[in-house]
Formats: sequence, C-alpha cells, structure tokens
Amino acid sequence: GQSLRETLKEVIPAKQEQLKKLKAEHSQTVVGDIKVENIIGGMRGLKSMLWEASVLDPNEGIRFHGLSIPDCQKVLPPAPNGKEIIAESMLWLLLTGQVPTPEQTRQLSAELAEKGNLPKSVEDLVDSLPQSLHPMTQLGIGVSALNHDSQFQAAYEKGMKKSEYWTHTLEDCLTLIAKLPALAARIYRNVYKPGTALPALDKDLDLVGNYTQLLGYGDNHNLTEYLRLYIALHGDHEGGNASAHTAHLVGSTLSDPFLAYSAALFALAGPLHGLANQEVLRWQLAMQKEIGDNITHENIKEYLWKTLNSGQVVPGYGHGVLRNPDPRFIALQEFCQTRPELKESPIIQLVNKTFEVAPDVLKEHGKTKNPYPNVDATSGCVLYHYGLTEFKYYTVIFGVSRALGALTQLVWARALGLPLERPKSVSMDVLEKLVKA
Ligand code: NMX
Ligand code: MLT
Repeated sequence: GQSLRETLKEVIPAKQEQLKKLKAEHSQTVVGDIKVENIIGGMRGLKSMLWEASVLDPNEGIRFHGLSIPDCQKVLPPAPNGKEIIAESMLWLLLTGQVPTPEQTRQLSAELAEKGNLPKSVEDLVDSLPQSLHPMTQLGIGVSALNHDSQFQAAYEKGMKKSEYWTHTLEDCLTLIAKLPALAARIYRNVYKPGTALPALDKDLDLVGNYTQLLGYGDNHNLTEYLRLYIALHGDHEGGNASAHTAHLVGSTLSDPFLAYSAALFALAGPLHGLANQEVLRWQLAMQKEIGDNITHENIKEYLWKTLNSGQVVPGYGHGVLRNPDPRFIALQEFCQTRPELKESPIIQLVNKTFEVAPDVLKEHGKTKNPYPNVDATSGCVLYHYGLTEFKYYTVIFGVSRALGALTQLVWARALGLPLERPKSVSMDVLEKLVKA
C-alpha cells in the first residue's frame, strides 16, 4: 500500500480544485444569515469556518469524512492484539479521507514510535515544573517548547514557497503526535509517581499501547483497549469546538503546529470544555459520598437539584451543538457493557443511573438546550475504575487525542492556503445602529 505522504499527495490536488471552484463560482453566494443572537451568543450556529475532517450533526453526532462512530468501529484497523479503533487508523482517516489497510496502520505506528522520544531540553523543562502545577498547564508548556525543532519554522525562515507549507506542517504534526505519549506520561510520572522509571518506547506497539505502558498500566489490556477507543473517539469534533478552533486561529497566523496546538490545549483546559471530564468524576464521587449505598433515582434526582439550585452546571451534560445523547458517550457505555468488571463497577453504575434521571431533571430545570450527556459524562469514570484515579490528569488524555483532528486541519489549512482568520467584531453601539437600520 501507499505511504501516508504518497496518499496525501494524491488527495490534496482534488481538494485544492474543489476550493478553487467554490471560490470562482460561489464567492458571493449567500448560505446563511447573521442574527444578533449569533454575535452575542458565542457565534453558536454561525457557519463561518472550513473544516475538512469531520462534521457534527446536532441529532446524529459526529461523522469523520462521512463515517459515523459505528462505521469507524467496523472498518478502521485495530491494534494487532486488540479490537478497538486506534489513534493511527483514525489519524489516517482524518488526514486522507481514506480507510487505511492494517499494513498502512502498522507503518504509521512504527513511524510514530520511531519519532516518539522527547528532546533532552523538553525533558529537563518538564522535570523542572512544580509538582503542584496542573498537568494541563504542564502539557501546554511542554508542547510549546517542542517548537524548538519545528521544521515548518526553520523552513519559513529560509524562505520556503507557499506550496511547500503543507509538507513541513505535516512533518511537524506527525512529530508532535509521536511525542505526545512520552510527554504526557512524563508529566503523569513526575506529578503522581515521582522517582519511577519510564520504560523505553516499544517499536512494535501502537501509539496508545506505548502511552499506556509509559503511564505504567501496560499490563492492563482492558484499560489499553479503552484508551485506544477513547483517544480515537475524542480525536476530532468538527472545527468550532474551543480547542480545535483555537488551533485553527493560532495556526492561521502561520505559527508552527507546536505553538498552535499548545494554545489549543489551554482552551481544552477550561471546565466548560475538556476539563469537564475531571469535573464529572469529582461530582459523581461527591454524589456517591452523599447518597452512600442507597443509589435510587430519587436520591440522584435530589442531588441533581442541589447542584442546579446552587447555581452550578451539571458536568458532562449539555452541548454547544449536540441535541441528543453524544454517540461518543454511547460508544464508551457500550464498551463498559462488554466488560464484566465495568458492568459491575459502582462508579459506572452510578453514571448509568444518573443518565436515567438527569435528562428529565435538566428538562424541568429548563435552561440547557441539550439535557443529554456528552462524552465527558462517562469517560473519566472508566479510568477511575481501572485505578487511574488522578482525575486532574484526565484532560491530558483528551489533549493527547485532540491533536489528531486539530493537527489534521492545520495540514489542510496549509494545503488549501487558507488565510489569516480575522472576523469582524462590533461594539454594542454599532449593533444598536445595525438593528435600527
Ligand atoms: N447544567 C446546568 N445548566 C446548563 C447545563 C448543564 N449541564 N448546560 C447548559 N446549561 C445552561 C447554561 O449555563 C446556560 O445558562 P445561562 O442562560 O444562565 O447562561 C443555558 O443552560 C443555555 O446554555 P446552552 O445554550 O444549552 O449551552 P451552551 O452552548 O451555552 O454551553 C456547554 C454548552 C457544554 C458549555 C454547557 O452545556 C455546559 O456548561 N455543560 C456542562 C459542562 C460540560 O459538560 N462541558 C463539556 C462539553 C464537552 N466537551 O468535552 O468539551
Ligand atoms: C468536543 O469534543 O470538542 C466537545 O464535545 C465540545 C464541542 O464539540 O463543542
């Protein structure tokens, strides 16, 4: 089979043509209108950016180049010793729009493992950070410092042609994805298991197989499989989510992939976005503590109202775009159903019971446009069951994953020559004049 680079060289010209045609024939065609609510409401619903790898339907959820999550589970190659989708097959699909063969997936795994070690300067930098610094802050710092060796930046300084932007961007993106497990695992060890030795990267393992091993959970096959699925599913969620959008915005200035993705990580670190998975666990454990062994619908309902009446959001519920249960949540729930230990896990049972009650409570509360769970409602609880209990670390795992989609789009943005992102803002005075006009 063809290599990833050969495949991309083949698919890019058709995409460039598609954009050229759209520009030539439809630059002035109207495809929507702007309401005041879009401007003051966080641009919700405003179609205003290009994003190639995935599209989110409010009711159906995410599709990656047209493939739903169950489609991906059917066609994307797993690891040799596993059944779940792996990061490499998802990355290949996101980048090229094509389903890789098992052999192509293996090749990519081998390349990533080959490139996965951190430079000494970044190891030293990460080791010097205070143990008390949030792991997400540490991840962002480490990723930005990797730009020391950015191929894109070096080539730009030498004066490369625009047509070469995407190839150098791709090399940086693959380098970054390859190094994320070593960086993220080093942070985990420094913060939670200081003094323990990190194993070397195994050239025969996939990205997540290596990541789990580096974290110190390599012997737990079920956790490794869970993380494979988790990392593949969190990879991309179209372009408007805060982390992906940040990478796109920062990347549009032609800052390199390391800088663009570190910025994305700081967006992911907010509680309304990726940090919600740590918040969910904290909230579910507090609920468990309060209601004890008597897990009834009534008790959960009461706890939900207590959260809402104290002015807090119910973490893991609601969404900026989705209007149904998140299919990623469903896929993770299904994973739990196939594993007896998870089926019987008290924390997973509590998540399930909460799901039976929360949508009706949120509907009655009447504020959120989407009373259903998003992916974060369950993702961290499975990690907790498997003994990865350090919940401040959970968003780091999301951060390892989101690189797949955010960096894919950087390659596409460079290949398509997308411009600097610079929307027009207006003041309230200007808006008042506009509504009167
Ligand atoms: N619990 C209580 N209130 C909520 C919730 C919730 N789970 N979700 C939305 N609301 C409120 C929201 O705060 C807003 O209130 P107000 O008018 O007082 O500002 C109102 O409902 C309308 O919000 P929506 O338009 O439904 O939601 P929006 O698009 O603004 O925000 C989220 C989307 C995801 C930020 C919001 O649903 C939320 O805060 N959820 C909890 C946090 C969470 O789970 N985030 C993870 C998102 C997924 N991810 O991985 O990033
Ligand atoms: C995501 O995966 O980025 C979240 O579901 C948030 C979003 O799509 O806005």
